[in-house]
Amino acid sequence: MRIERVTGQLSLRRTIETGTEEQRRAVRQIIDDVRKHGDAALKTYTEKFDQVTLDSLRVTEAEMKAAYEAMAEDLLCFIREAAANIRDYHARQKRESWMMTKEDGTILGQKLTPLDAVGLYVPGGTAAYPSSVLMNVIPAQVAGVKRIVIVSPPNKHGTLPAGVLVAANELGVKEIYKVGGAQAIAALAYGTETIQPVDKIFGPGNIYVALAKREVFGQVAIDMIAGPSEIVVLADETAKANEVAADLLSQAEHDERASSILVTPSMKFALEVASEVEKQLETLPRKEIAAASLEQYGAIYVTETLEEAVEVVNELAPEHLEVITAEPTSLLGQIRHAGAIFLGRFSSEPVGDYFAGPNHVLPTNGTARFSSGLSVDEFVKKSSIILYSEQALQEHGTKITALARLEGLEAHARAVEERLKSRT
Ligand code: HSO
Ligand code: ZN
Repeated sequence: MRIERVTGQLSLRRTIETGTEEQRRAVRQIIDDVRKHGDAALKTYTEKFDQVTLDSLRVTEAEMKAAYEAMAEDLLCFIREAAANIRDYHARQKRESWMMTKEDGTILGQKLTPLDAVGLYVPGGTAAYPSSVLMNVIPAQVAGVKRIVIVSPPNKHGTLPAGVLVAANELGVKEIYKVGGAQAIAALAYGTETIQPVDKIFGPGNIYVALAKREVFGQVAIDMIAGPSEIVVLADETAKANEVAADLLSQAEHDERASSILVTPSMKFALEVASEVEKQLETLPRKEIAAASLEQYGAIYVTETLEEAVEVVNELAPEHLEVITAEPTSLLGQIRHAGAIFLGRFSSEPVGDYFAGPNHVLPTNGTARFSSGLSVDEFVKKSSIILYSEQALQEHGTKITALARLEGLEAHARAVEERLKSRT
């Protein structure tokens, strides 16, 4: 891995994927087709892109049964236990509607309402993670969303991975459709004969999915445009090089564009981790992906002091941050930008990816500077409530009419005056 001494600011390469003009045009064409031809367009695109002809878009009971048969019993128990942990954590995020009454009888409040219907996109291939099904569906359920739809591209056999199906079924998701790509996003946004439209679309996907989400935004809401996964490990010499190296590799194996970075004030430790990474890489099944990721986006930054290392971390604003120093909790106050913070050597990132409870859908690509991981809030809307009393309108009415006239809005002023008048 590349080792670099950091003195001043880092020069960060951050790119937001906007795709090529050709890709954007292709996505618009697909969306138009789905709007015009509904299910027929979905089936045609599935034949074209997934090379499979489907009788039914919807996952059948027989498919679900086969998925359970393919799943080892202990794994099923672990999925259930992970789901329970994720549910407990997210239950604490739930907020209540509230009302307050002032002395003059005015009532003000905020009413929380879950979204009616949400769609979750589960990518195909090796990124079809059952854990991501749990991470997206559970906060929706905690929020009280009634209709949750999953879409995912079918494999060559015309079905979905057993893990994804079982995870969805364990959570009670009934609507699962075998459709992927931009066509799936179009179906969720505009609806077809089979798939009723939803209000918000969640989940990561390839460039076509990302572009389609951008394109339908406004018709529906979207969660975010997720970039490749990132980890930053902040460690001093008290950390174990073999453990830190393993954590860096766990992120690198996700994607060739994933980024794994170590920030440390110790050159000795940096060298140890670099050689451990090389050693451990050799035996990884996803060695090619991890090596390409480390080559392009991996780095070890060596600073003079631990304080400077923390500054570098804030500059990176990572999706995942592991702090493995003598006193990790004491650094918490200085860390300003990170999607999730893992403290101490026993909090390896996979603990959070799968099991501990917090969400693993987190802000990537430096967006932790201004945004947060997925939570129950993303599945809820807030309506403000105003019940003004007569006494309050009498007292404040002329202030409101003056403010209205300041904006040249006479009808606004008169709407209030009609009430003030009617009392006398
Ligand atoms: N590290 C990924 C989540 C994940 N890891 C799913 C394994 N499966 C992005 O946070
Ligand atoms: Zn992961």
